[in-house]
Amino acid sequence: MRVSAMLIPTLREVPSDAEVVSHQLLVRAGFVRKVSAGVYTFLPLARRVLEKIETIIREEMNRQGAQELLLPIIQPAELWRESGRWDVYGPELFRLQDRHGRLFCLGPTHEEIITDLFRNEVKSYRQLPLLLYQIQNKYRDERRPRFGLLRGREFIMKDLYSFDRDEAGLEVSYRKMYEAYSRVFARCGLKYRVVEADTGAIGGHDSHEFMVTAASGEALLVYCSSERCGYAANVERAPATPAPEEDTGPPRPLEAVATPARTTVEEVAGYLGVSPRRIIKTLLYETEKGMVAALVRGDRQLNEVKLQNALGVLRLELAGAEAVARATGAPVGFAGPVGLGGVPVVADPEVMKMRNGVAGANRADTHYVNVNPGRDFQVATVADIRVVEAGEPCPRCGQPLEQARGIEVGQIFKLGDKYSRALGATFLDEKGEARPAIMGCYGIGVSRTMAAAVEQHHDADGIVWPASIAPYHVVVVPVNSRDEAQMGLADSLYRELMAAGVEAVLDDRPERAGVKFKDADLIGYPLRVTVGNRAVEQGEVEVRERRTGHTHVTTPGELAARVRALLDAGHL
Ligand code: 9G3
Repeated sequence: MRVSAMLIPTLREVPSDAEVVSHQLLVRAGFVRKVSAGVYTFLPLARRVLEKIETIIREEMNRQGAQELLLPIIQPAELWRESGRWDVYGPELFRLQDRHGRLFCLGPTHEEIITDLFRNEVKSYRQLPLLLYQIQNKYRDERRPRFGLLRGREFIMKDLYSFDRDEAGLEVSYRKMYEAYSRVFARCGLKYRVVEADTGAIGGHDSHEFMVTAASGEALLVYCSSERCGYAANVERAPATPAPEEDTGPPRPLEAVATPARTTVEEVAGYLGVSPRRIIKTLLYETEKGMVAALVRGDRQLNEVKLQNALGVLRLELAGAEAVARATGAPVGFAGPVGLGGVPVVADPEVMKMRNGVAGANRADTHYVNVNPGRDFQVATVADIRVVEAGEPCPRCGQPLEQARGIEVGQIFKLGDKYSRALGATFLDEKGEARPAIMGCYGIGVSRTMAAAVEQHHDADGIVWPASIAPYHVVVVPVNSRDEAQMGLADSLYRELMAAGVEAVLDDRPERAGVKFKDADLIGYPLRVTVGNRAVEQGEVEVRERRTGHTHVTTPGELAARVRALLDAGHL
């Protein structure tokens, strides 16, 4: 294709609303445009990248014996009522009505639809195992769509569902998907880690996440510093080990002290001249079971997924200022477990070990000192509810854990019979007895994988696509488009590349060479072929690698073979 005929609206300026580098670069390089919050148009270059990722996914799913189908985006409320999830997901579910007033949702995922298909169409154990997948838009009305394509309200997902006769069968299907996912992300040219994950609200009992490692990643993960051990988990899952309490002295009498306008852990600790770890941090949450107070040591971070699991609730939301005032009688910043009537307390085990700690007094501008758990307050639940930190012992081998950031691009779950039981998706076993199918579900964020690739592969000049998912392999740039000899040569080289099976574009625009080079770097073609005077006069054509800046000089006659060899070598 000739660049002059392509829709690649590159921008010099960084879009003001783009918070992450993938969003900035995909907009600037002319791949995507925002239509509405969390809703994007994929321009032709992005469409090609998505197509490549999808092709890799299809090949790897099919290799494992999976079959592709296409389920509807519009899903009837009745199926979601049968699974019990119509009321679980509140505003996140995009709901709509037809002209008859019947309720539907836009599919955020497809467990209900696929389980309904199974119950209607599959009868016998002889038809199992079954692996069914689709690649399709998904809809989730996120409270705060952000980070560009990493957290959209409409996004592309590959979702696969496995049906087996028993747990042993599920184990085989799960391993197949683990293998397929590993191959998908490796083939996409991404560095990734597989971590143990929490199954969360979906239910089920085993899960792994595939994380593209990137400093900008939203997900925190830990992994064992011992290569031999290999333990890795996201911080929702990794158990924290309570550290010993540093105060070994006797409990002292509880005392209220003034802490005027000191509301944060840092402010209170600074004002009282103690370390933040002396503070009992109290966070009030609203849940469907009512309000709870969660306690962690002042220098620790509460993990909401762990808290959610400890409480067995589906909804968890930090209480607003009004609710806090109602429950504690004080403004935000002075809540504490002492004398907090009517609100059950859940405490991290580390808090239970604290001696003579500091906590809010449920009174404006006041904290208690010498707070001792058990003596000064009671708790309903003790549970690990904090984020694990680097340096804590590995739960498997005891060696120190390391921390890293990543972008979750895939997740696999063992679901068991949760959905098949709820919807009555059974098959007849050898004895003719009806048994619920044992299910797994497996997702890859396709549009998110594209964004994650940019997060991992970019530099100051723009995107650096791994060759396997680049929109095109090569851009051919005539230095002076008005020079007929240069243009003629560039055009014939472009044709030869295409004939050799190389995906090439010809930048025939009447722009200065600098502008075309800048756009080529921004867009991130793995290779750039420069055709200048030396090419015409001395037969010297330059091939430049986007990633390294390394240049190879070759001749027009050898160009196509040279480019093919560079692409086939697999390091681009
Ligand atoms: C919803 C809404 C949001 C959701 C879900 C349902 C996440 C929901 C979890 C999954 C699990 C797997 C198949 C592919 C692999 C992942 N957010 N999940 O179920 F109604 Cl609004 O989607 N699904």
